[in-house]
Amino acid sequence: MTEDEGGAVAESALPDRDTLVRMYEVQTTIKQCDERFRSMLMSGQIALIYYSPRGQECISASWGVHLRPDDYVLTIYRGLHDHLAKGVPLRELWAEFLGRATGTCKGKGGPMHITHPASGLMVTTGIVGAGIPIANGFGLAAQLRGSDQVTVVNFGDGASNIGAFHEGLNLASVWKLPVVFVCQNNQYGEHTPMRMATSVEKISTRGMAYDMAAVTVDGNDPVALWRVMGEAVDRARRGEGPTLVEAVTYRFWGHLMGDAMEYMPAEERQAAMAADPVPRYRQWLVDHGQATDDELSAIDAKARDAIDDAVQFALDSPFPDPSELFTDVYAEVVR
Ligand SMILES: Cc1ncc(C[n+]2csc(CCOP(=O)(O)OP(=O)(O)O)c2C)c(N)n1
Ligand SMILES: [Mg+2]
Repeated sequence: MTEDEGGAVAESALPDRDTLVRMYEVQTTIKQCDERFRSMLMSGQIALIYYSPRGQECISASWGVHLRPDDYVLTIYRGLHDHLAKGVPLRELWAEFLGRATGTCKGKGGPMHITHPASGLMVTTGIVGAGIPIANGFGLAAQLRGSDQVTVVNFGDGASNIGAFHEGLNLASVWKLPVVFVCQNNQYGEHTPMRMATSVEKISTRGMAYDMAAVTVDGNDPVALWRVMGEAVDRARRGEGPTLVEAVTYRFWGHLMGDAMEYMPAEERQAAMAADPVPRYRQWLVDHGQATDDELSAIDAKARDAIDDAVQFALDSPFPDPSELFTDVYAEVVR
């Protein structure tokens, strides 16, 4: 069954105030982290490959508040928002992005491979669609253990054209795996507009082929997202199988930093940026009496301070020692 959810910020079935404010806290942390990465890259203070998730903050903030620390999340190279929503600590996250020995993977993974099992952030992959079958593995493991842990796997619109997506959704449906497939449809796969490469208008319709609950939701509407993600996570936790969630959003910046964005119509981009979901949600919280402007400014400032601290921590940290080159790289085989 495919449904449509969302529009403006929805009025019905609201989360409690703490949850609403927590979603904003995650969104502002992601937004500010992204701004810091981009300004440090542009000024030459740091050098790394960076895929901005700006514009997609609400999606991960909304599933983040439904998950427990022992639930699993998988994401892709454009994953900063997902890492932060799952609670990867800022210091270790920044240190890994900058390749330092204090990072989540001791500086050997870098931005494309953030992994932090203590937070449940199990995989960040650079291979399009590759997280989907791996998510099934986490789901199957939880099912076999008889635990009610849920796995959320994030991927893009482009990934829904990859074989692994179709194989993965089929198997998840057959085995009723506790997995939520979150397609973050940001309208582009690298430099190709979605409509030029994808056979369907709504990616959620692909769930029907696998007899899977599927929904398209406005990826800029935090309350609609919260509701849809909650239903999907609860379904998985009850052992009632997987859900495909298509969250329709827009990628504010090019595929990666340095992209000239010539293929993105300027008016289209300007319109999306003018409807920036993060300040829009901030205003909604104030207008609906859920938080005061002062309270939200304090949250913004707290996030900024935590980012300052994390950046300094990362810059002060050493690079991995060359003697560590092969440590933690190969698994030890225990026979
Ligand atoms: C299997 C595979 N094919 C091609 C690539 C090259 N590639 C990297 S990102 C990307 C676009 C993916 O688009 P989408 O899934 O929509 O994710 P987005 O980058 O928009 O978040 C491509 C084709 C890759 N990394 N892996
Ligand atoms: Mg995309």
